[in-house]
Amino acid sequence: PAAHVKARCPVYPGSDTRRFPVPDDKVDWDTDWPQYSPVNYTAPAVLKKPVWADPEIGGFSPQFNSLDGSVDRKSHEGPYRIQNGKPLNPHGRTGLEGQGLLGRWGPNHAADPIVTRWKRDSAGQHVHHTNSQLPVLQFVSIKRLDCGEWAIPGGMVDPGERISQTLQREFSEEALNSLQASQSEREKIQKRISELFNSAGLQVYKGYVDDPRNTDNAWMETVAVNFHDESGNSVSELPLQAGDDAGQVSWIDVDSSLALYANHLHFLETVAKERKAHW
Ligand code: RP5
Ligand code: MG
Ligand code: MG
Repeated sequence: PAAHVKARCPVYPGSDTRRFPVPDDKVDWDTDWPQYSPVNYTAPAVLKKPVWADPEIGGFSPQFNSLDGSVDRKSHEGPYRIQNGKPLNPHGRTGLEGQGLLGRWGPNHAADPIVTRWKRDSAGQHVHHTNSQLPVLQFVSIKRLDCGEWAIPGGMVDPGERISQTLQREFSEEALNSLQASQSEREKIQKRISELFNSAGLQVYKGYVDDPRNTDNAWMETVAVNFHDESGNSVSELPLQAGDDAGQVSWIDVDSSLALYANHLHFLETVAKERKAHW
């Protein structure tokens, strides 16, 4: 697998904890490295034992690599290794062990809805990029409250939840602020977006996420699905409003020079190429 980069960021998010520096050639677990001594860190919020988090390994020994009750502990990347009762990150060393900010030991499953439309001028015509001559796509992006980076409005799959449900729910919460809406407003939102979200969608990625919260024993995985509003009169007409873990929300032009959270840019590259859009 490709060497993760954000999962080796020097300072662990939301803390002052510094990762043990892991050079590129020492990422692979199969590379012998006796000097490796990762720092152990589990965030206070996780140690408080909220419903979404696993307790410490020891008294607790979950069913790894399988569906454990309603918690899916299977990886999209195939079986992962267990060492001293703890799962090993399938993309290698991160310089930090423990759960960090993540609730689950092993894979933490998320879903990323990539909602797109064509960029149009005031006359309603598609806008083509001056360099590539290709039509420009726009996607709904949120500015994450935790780190201030722009990202796809994705979120965690709740235990037992279907991914199609997570995609629609997270988009509603983060980009349409459905959590703050009244029951009737929520139903209206639901109705307006269900047509787009009930369409097949284009799965552009399924697997490990190079997320800065990853550790040697806990990591993010996602399924990223593109829902494209071709005519520009479905979701494109909805007023965007940031909610939950999003501080801002906006339609952003899809372009290879964007700086986005984790490896989200890679998902957008696939969308742009599949749709023959500017990149
Ligand atoms: C990323 O974190 C995923 O790709 C997804 O966008 C997001 C899910 O975590 P939260 O937004 O719930 O923090 O790894
Ligand atoms: Mg969310
Ligand atoms: Mg989120």
